[in-house]
Amino acid sequence: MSRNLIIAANWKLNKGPADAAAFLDAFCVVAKDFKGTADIVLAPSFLTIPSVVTKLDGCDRIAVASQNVSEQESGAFTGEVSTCMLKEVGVQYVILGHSERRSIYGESDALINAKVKKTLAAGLKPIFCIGETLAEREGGKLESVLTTQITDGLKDVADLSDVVIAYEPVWAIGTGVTASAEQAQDTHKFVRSVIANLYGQSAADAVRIQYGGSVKPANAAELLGQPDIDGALVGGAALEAESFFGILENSA
Ligand code: G2H
Repeated sequence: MSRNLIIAANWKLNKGPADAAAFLDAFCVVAKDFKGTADIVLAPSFLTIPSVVTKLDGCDRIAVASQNVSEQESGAFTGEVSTCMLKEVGVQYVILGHSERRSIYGESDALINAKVKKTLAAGLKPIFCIGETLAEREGGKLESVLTTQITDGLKDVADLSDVVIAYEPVWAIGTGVTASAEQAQDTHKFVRSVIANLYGQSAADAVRIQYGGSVKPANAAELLGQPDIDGALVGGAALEAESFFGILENSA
């Protein structure tokens, strides 16, 4: 089964509207002649999203994601942003369960599950992140950790058609250490087998699984050339237009 690649820039807590505009001025120049077929996604901060959507007007090639969303619909939830608000300003994808949300902000599998369901109900597409720590991998818990994150995070999600999974080993995030292509492929294959057990083989064959963790132009081609790796979720190397475009070029 052929799955179209999805390459996403996760800007994390970087780039206000002015920096994002400067990025897009440079990126749109180089990306306009991009011949690859990969879906391209940019995930700015909540505050920067509207200006990015406006600047991308007419550029259907690039979709916008948020980096989080509330599991609540509306009401007295100070500091939160709802799926309806994101939809209203043109967001299409929502990154959920990133390890920084899990470890720094204490997001549980149950909370992430509520956010995934809320996102899908709004007609938005979750980029559902999973990944193990180094201690878990070295302690032989890789498979059980990922199985629990998938099973609990996708609980009561009946259809995976609009779900993208991002496998991000925590030890490779922002560290400059990348999982080897072989390690990443083995783990993606395992993740796909978990999905096959839960949803059946055709859903597993169709679901896109991105790799994330220190992806850069120099390692993108090898990672993206693996049979079970269907794209990348990119942090540090997506902050500069040339570097992010270098990853796209290496996907083609
Ligand atoms: C992993 C990734 C983006 P980086 O967090 O989600 O960031 O590419 O900087 O490791």
